[in-house]
Amino acid sequence: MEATLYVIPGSHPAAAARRMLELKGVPYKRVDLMPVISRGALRALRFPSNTVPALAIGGVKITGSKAIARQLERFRPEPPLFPADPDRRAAVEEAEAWGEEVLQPAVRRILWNAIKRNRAPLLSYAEGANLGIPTGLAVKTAAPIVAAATRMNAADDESVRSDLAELPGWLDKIDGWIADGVLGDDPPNAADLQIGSSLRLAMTLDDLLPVIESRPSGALALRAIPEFPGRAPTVLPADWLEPVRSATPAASS
Ligand SMILES: N[C@@H](CCC(=O)N[C@@H](CS)C(=O)NCC(=O)O)C(=O)O
Repeated sequence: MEATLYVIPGSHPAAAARRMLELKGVPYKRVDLMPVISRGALRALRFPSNTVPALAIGGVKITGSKAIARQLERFRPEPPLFPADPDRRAAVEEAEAWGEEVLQPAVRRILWNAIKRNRAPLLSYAEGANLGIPTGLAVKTAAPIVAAATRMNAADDESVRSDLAELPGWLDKIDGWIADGVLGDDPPNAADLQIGSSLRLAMTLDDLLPVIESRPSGALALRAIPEFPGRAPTVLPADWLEPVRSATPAASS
């Protein structure tokens, strides 16, 4: 089975798709694209939409982490990404949908807002990527791309401040799913990968690492997605981080 996965370095849903392919034992070719420019490339390649992850497999073109999970499950059922029991499957699908609709875009907004403040860490997210030009050069010329991605993803200050205020409650929700056995399957289920990949991206930010790593959520993320590139030193305004700081166990004790 020929498979090609189109990704953007550091993209969290793309990391989830890579892990799905690995877990299913499907060999694939990875094509790295620059953010924003990726949109035109994927359109030209006639994918159904213009975001990554995008997977070409067995003559089919699929866009989106959720659609890719279902297509891979059809092509190669073992190991399963979804539980066989219908009630458990419904719970996993609910957590996966929340991960895709709520957590994934919020972490994307936080990341772009942080990168807008300090572009230097971009290079660390491109570790292991092949963008067709030297990554150092790609990063040096990335200012217009960062500006466009910040705008296109609505990573404005007001939204990101509100995302940070919500984050402790979201982590409680994820910890609750882990306690209830919806998340935390071995091997990971589709919701573990969807939510784990967003948490992994959030954990690349030194501003957020302490509040996540000490929780069941943090351990889940590391198990689900063991490898994730990138590291950004603290950069977000201290008053925005107050809700996060108060929810960090070491800080609040
Ligand atoms: N919810 C979709 C969204 C994917 C998405 O928005 N991906 C981002 C990268 S994380 C993207 O392709 N952005 C295009 C760009 O930055 O220009 C999924 O789970 O696949």
